[in-house]
Amino acid sequence: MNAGTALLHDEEMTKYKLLWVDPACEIEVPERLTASHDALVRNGLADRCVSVPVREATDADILLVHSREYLEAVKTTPDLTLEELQEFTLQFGDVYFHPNIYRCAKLAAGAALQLVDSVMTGKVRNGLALVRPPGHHSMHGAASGFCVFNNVAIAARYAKQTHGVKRVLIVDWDVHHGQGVQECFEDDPGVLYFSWHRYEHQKFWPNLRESDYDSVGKGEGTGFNINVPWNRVGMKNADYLSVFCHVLLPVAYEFCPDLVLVCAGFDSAIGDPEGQMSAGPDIFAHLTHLLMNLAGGRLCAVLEGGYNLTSLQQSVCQTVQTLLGDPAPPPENLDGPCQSALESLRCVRAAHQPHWSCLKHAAELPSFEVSTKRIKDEEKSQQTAGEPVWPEPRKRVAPPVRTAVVLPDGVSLPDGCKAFSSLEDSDPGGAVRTLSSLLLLVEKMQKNEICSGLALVSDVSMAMMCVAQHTAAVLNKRALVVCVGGSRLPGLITEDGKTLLVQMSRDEADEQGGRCFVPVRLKKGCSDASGFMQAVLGLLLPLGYQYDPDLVLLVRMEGSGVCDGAWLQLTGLLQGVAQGHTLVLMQKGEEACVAPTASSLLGDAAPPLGPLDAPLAEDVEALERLRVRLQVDWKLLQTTAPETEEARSADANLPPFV
Ligand code: Q9C
Ligand code: ZN
Repeated sequence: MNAGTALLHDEEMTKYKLLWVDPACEIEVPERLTASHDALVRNGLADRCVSVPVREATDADILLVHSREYLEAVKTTPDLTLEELQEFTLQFGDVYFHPNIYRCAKLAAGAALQLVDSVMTGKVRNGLALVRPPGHHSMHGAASGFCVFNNVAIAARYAKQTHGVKRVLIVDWDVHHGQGVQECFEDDPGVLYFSWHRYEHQKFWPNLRESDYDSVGKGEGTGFNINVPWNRVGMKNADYLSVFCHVLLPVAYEFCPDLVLVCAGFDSAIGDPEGQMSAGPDIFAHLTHLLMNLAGGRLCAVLEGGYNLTSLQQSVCQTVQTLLGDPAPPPENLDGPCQSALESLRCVRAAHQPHWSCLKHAAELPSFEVSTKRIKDEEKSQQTAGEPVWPEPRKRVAPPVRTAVVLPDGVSLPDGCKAFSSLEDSDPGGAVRTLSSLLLLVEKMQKNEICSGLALVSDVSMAMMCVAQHTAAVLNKRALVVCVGGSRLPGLITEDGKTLLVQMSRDEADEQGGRCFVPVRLKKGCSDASGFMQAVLGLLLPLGYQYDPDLVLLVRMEGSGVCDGAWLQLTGLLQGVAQGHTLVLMQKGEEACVAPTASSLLGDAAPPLGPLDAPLAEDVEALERLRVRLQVDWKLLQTTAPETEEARSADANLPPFV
C-alpha cells in the first residue's frame, strides 16, 4: 500500500529578502513560501502528509555540483555589509544576496536531500520540498536567477552516490530553462533532463542559445537533454499535455528511471508575471499524475519558481493532492495545441529522433530550419492585456470508497478494497446478480460515492456491452471503453458519441474503425510492452484526455496476452481521466491479476517496466498511420504544425488568454 507523501518545510527559509531596489528581483519574496504552506494547511493537505525535517546540506553535498571557490565565496556573504552584499551580487545575473541566504540555501539543498533519503529508503512514496532560494539556474561556479545552490542537481548526484540510483529523470516544468541543471548533466547518460521554457526565439531570459531544442546533450550524454522552447506566451493545458504525451512520457518510459526529480516551478501557470502562460493550476494535477507510475512512484518535487501568490498556492495544492493519491479533476479547456507549440513539438521530436527509438518515426528536421534563426519581424510578441482571471480550482473530493470489487465466491478480497454487490437477492453469485451489481457500481461512481471498481466476470464481452449501454442510455454519460485483447468486436457499440471504444489487440482482422471505434493493432499483440506503451502514451492518453469521459471502462479480454507490467501502467495512467472513475472488467480465470490491478486502482504505482526495446517498425508505422488519420478529429494527437503560412499567422493573431 502506498506509503505516504512527505512535505518538507522550514520557516527559516522565509527569513531572507531583497534589501535594496532591484526590479528584476522584487518578485522573489518570502510570502511565496508562507502562502504555499498556508494553503496546504488550509486545505487539510499538510495534515495528510508526513512531515520530514529539513537539514543543512554539508560542504560535501554542495561540492557534488559546485566549485570550491564558489562555495567559499558564498560562505563569506553572512558577514558582508549591505554595500558589500550589493557588490557581491553584481557579478551574477538576476539574483540577490542577504546575510541569511547562505543558511537558507543550505537548508533548501538539504531539504531536497532529506526528501530523496525519505523516498529512497521507502519511508514515503513521494513528496514535495517547499524551499527558497530555488536552485535550477545556479551553475557550477555562479549564482543566477534567484538561485544559489542547485538543489535538484545536488539531489540527483546524491541519489546516485548514496543510494546507488542508476538513472534519474529530472522534469523541469518551471517556465524558465534550468540552464544550471543542463550544464551539470550535459554529458551524463545517467541523468535525463527535460525542460520546457519560455524562449521566444532567445528573446526571453536567460537568453541562451543552448536553451533551444537542438541542445540534446554531449558525448555519452547525447540524447539525454531535452529542451522544449516555448516561442510564444499563452501556452495552455493542451500544449503542456501534448508535450507530455508525445515527447516526455515516451522517452521517459524508454529511459526507465529509478527516481524522478521534479524542478517544480509554478511560474508556468496562468497569472504568473514571468511566464505569461495560460495553463490552469489544475494542469499540475495531471503533470504529477502522469509521472507517478515511473520509477515505481519514487517522485521528489522541489519548489523552484512561481511568483503570482494565488496561482502558486493553487498549483502547489494541486500537486500535493495528487501526490497524496486523490483523483485529478478533468483538465479545463482541452482544445488542440496551438501552432507555435506544435512547431516546438515537431522540432524537439525531430532533434531527438536519432536518440530514442520511440521517436523513430518523428518527421525529419528540415536542415535549413533552426528555430532561433526564425526570428521574423512578422512575429509580433504577444502583449498581455492586463491581469488574467481564472476560476479557483474546484475542491477535489475523494469519494468515501476508493475501490469497490465484484468478485465470485472463493476469490479473496484484495487489501483495501470494499466488496460490492447489489441487494437483489435473486441468483446470488450468478450472472444476473453480477450484472446488476456492475450497473449499480457505475451509478455510484457517477454519484462520486465510489472512485473505482474491479470485477471478475464469467462473460467479459457481455458485461462490457451492458455497462457501456447502461452508461450511455440510462445514465446519459460518456464512457471511454478500452478493450485489451480479444478478436473482432460485435458492432454493439452505438455511434451516438456516448461511447468511444479503443481496442488494443493482435493484428488479425484489418478493420478501418470509425468515429467511435479505434482498433489499435499490434503485430505481436499486447505482449509487446514497447509497442503497447507506444500506443498507450501517444494515442490512447491524448484520445482519453480529449474525449474527457465520465467513465473509463477498462476491459481485459480472455487471453489478451498483455504483460502484467504494461497492464498496470495502463491502469495507472488511465486514472488521470474521468476523475479516476475506472471500472476494470476481467474474465474469470484471470484471478492472479486481481490483486495487482486492485492495488493500481487504490493508487499504488505500477512496477517499472524496465528500459524498453525499440517497438517493431511495422507497429510504429501502423500506429503513426492511425494517429495521422485520427488527428483530424482529435487535435491532441497532432505532433506537427500544418505547414501553411495562414495557420502560422492565424495563431499569431490569437489574443493571449483565450
Ligand atoms: N522581469 C526562477 O524561476 N529574471 N527564477 C527576472 C524580471 C530572472 C527566475 C526578470 C528570473 C529568474 C527559479
Ligand atoms: Zn522559473
